Amino acid sequence: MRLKGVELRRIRMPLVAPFRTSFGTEHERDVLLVRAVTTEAEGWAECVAMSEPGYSAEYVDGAAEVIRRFLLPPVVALPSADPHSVEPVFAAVKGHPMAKAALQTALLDAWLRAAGMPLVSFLGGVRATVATGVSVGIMDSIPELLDAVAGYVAAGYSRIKLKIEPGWEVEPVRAVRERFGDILLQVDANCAFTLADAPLLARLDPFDLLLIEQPLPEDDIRGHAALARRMRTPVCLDESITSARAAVDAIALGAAAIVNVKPGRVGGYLEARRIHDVCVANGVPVWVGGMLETGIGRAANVALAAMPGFVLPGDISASRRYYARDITEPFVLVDGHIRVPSGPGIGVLPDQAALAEVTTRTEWIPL
Ligand code: OSB
Ligand code: MG
Repeated sequence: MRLKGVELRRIRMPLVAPFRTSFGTEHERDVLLVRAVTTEAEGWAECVAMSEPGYSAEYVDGAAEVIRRFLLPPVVALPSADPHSVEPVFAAVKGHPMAKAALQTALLDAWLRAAGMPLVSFLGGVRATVATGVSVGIMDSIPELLDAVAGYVAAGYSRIKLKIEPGWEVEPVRAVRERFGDILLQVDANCAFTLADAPLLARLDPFDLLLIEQPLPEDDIRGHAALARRMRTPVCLDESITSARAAVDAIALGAAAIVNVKPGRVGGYLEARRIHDVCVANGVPVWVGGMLETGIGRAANVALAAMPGFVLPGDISASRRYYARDITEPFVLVDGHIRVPSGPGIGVLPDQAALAEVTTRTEWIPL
């Protein structure tokens, strides 16, 4: 399979409601889509880098530049541009996992479409539907938060995740627990605390949370291990887990009782599958994270979540939780679950009219 050209397309997707985390507020998603045109088939992927480097060092303009300038030239030189062959050449470029994941996934989609194989089969998925959770942003008040959570509980989400930050931790958790009783509930701090906050974070223990996600900075593995000894709530890592090796280390050091897997954060679906495998081998539960994806990125995440080790509901919500109009057929909730696409590759394609409406820029790179 040879690469004939790549389209880098930028789309502007307004969110149905602002999404606030400890690192900032998103009003819309500025998404980079990658379309790989090969000798055998075309493949699509979504780059999860955000407009600013708030979640991690990557940002969408930078990711486009890395693809254009550093990832495409060595891929063109390869005898075969299949998703496995690009891994060693991408490894020579330091960092930029979201850029690498986007290009590798577009190639994976093309390669699987050419073979007529669904991504879920390639990954070893065992489920036809996946359980869904929803990530609820920081709000201006507790009543607003309770209204938002009430809507999601009524819609059938099987697990609620509350974003937290210093000053918005114990009280929102207490209020949601009191109002909704025995729901599956977890929190995500996106690195906003320090180990000195251990006594405060331990006050979350009485609320029987499934987990606390990434309470401390991404490079503070020892801190997470120390925090895990000072609270009962299981510590889950997101930002810190940049590879299968990082997952093995964090588990060995007692810093991660649970792992969030985001293909973009780790350089693609092959590495995501390895993380799944090492976590299963260590008895560590995993779940699929999200980055406010459109239907293109969501389709692939849903396929990943069908793997057997993904035993906790992912941050995989219905399209309408994010966007009034998705660029693919919308993903919908049925009994708190989302159906895994069964067609070849990621199993979905963008709707051309919907895509045209949100496109802000297209760049065709002939190779
Ligand atoms: O930390 O999991 C996170 C969104 C953007 C960046 C980071 C995160 C998130 C979410 C939303 O929590 C997950 C989703 O529903 O896509
Ligand atoms: Mg997170």
